[in-house]
Amino acid sequence: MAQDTGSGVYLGFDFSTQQIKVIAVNEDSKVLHEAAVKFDTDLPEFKTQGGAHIHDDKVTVTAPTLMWVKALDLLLDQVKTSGFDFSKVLAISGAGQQHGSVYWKTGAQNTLRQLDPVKPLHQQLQDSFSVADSPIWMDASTTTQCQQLETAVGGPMRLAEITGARGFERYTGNQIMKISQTQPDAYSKTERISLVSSFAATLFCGDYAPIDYSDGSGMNLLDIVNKSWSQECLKACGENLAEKLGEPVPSTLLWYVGKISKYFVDRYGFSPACQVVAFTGDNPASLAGLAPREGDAIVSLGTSDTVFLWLNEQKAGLEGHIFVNPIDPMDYMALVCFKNGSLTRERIQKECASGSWNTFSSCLTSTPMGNNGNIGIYFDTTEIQPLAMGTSRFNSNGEKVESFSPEVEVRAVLESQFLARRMYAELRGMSVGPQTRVLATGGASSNKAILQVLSDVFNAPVYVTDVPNSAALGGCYRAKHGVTGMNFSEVVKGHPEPVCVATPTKGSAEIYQRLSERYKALEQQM
Ligand code: 5FX
Repeated sequence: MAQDTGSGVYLGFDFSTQQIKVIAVNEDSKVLHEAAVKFDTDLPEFKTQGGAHIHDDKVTVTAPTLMWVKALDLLLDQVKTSGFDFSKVLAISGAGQQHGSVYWKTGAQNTLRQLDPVKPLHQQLQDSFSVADSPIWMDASTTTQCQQLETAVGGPMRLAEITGARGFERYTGNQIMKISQTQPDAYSKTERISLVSSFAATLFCGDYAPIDYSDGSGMNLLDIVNKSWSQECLKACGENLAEKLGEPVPSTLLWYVGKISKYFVDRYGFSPACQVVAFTGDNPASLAGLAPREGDAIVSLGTSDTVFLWLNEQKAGLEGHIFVNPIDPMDYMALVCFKNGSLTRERIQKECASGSWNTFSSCLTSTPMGNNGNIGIYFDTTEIQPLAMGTSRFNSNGEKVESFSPEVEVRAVLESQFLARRMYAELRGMSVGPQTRVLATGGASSNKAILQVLSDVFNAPVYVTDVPNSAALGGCYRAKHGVTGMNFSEVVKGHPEPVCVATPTKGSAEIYQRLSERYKALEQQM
C-alpha cells in the first residue's frame, strides 16, 4: 500500500447498490489506497442479489439497512489490517446510491452518541431502525403515491417546477409516503429519516448528519430554487416530516457536517480533528469525481447511458432530473438516463458486424454522416423517455422499412441514440456547440469511431476521461473542497486531464440539425 506520510489524506466512500468502496488520495489527487466490501459475496448471510431483495411483486425492492452497517465494519477492519494510517486523514466525504431511505427508531440518536469502540457498529445498531429494510432506487412500487403527490401540488409539471422532477417511483418522498400509509406504527416510531448518503455520514459523525441539497433533490420534497423543504410536498408525504428530515445543507463549499466521532478515533486511529463533509448522491458525487468545468456535458456510455450536465440555470420539464449542483450550490446539474445503451449497441454489433468492434467501426467509417436519410430507433427494453419499446426503421422519404443493410443499421443505432441524448439534454437546458466539452466515460468511450459520431451529432469536441470509481473519488475531492474552501479547479489539480479524441466533422452541424428535427417527429410517432 502506497501511503505518503508528508501530506494530508482525504477519504471518499461510495455506498453503492452492490458494494461499499473507499478511496484515499493525497493533496495531489494521487490515489493511495482502495478497498471494497461486496454485499452478495462478503455478507452472504443477508442473501441479497446485486445488493438488493426483489420482492414477490417484482416492483418492491429493498436492502437490509443493517447490511450496510456491517459492510462498513468489515471495510474499515480490512483497511486497518492493511496498515493504512487513519491519523493522516484530514477529511472524509462520500456518496450513497440515490433515493434510498433509512428509518432511525426513536432512541437511536442516543445510541449513536455513545458507541463503544470495542464493539462493531452492527452489534450496537441492530435495534436502531424502525424499518429494517430500506427501500432503494430500484423500487417501483409507489405509482399511487406519485399520483397523490402530483395531485396535491397541482400536477406533474408543478411538482417538477418545485422539486426538479415529476413524481418518480424511486424518489424518496413517495417512498416515505408509502411507509407512512402502510406501516403507520413504524413511521410514528421514526425519529429521523436519512438518505443512504446522510445515513453514511451519520455513522461517521456519531450523530444525525443533515441531508445535502444535491442528494435532497432526488426526493420530490426539496424546493430546489429556495433550497428548503417544500411545505406542500412535506404535508402530502407524512406527518411531522420536517422534523424527521432535519434541515438540508449545502453539499460542500466550506461546509462540513461535523467531526469524526470518538468511536472511529478510538477504534481505527482517526485524528479527532478529522472533518466529515456532507455525503451526497452517487450521481452528484460522480460529477465531482470527473473534475468537470462549468458548462461541460458528461456522456456516460454504459449498460444504460446517462447524460450529466452542469447548468447555471435550470428548466423544469417532465423528462429527466434536475439536482442542485454538488460543487456550486447556486448552480444545477441535470441527469437524464436511457435504458437502451451498451446492450443494444452490442446486439447490433453481433448481428451486423459479426461480433467485432473493428468491423463495427469500419461500418461507421464507410457510411456518411446522416446515413443518407435513414433513421432507426432501437428500444430493446422499454425506454425511460419516451416510454416506448420496439424497433422502427425509416428511409429518407420517412417511409417505414423492414430492414437496413448491416452498415446502415450500425450507423443508425448510434445516430439515433446520440440524437436522443442530445435532444433530451437540450430540453434540460444544455446548449450544445463547439464551446461545450463533451466528456465521454464508460465502456463504449474506448471506441474512437463511436466517439466521432457523438462529436458530429453534438457538434462539440469529445474528450475521454477514464475515471474508475468516480463517485468515491468525488468523495475525496468534495472532502478537500469542503474543508479547504479552495476553488474546485485547484482541488482537482492532480486529476488526469481529459484527452480530446474527436472534433466535429465539417458540415455535421447542418446535417444533424435536420436529422434531429426528423428524429423528434418520428420518436413522437412511436
Ligand atoms: C439516479 O436517479 C438513480 O436512481 C441511480 O443512478 C442510483 O443513484 C444508483 F445508485
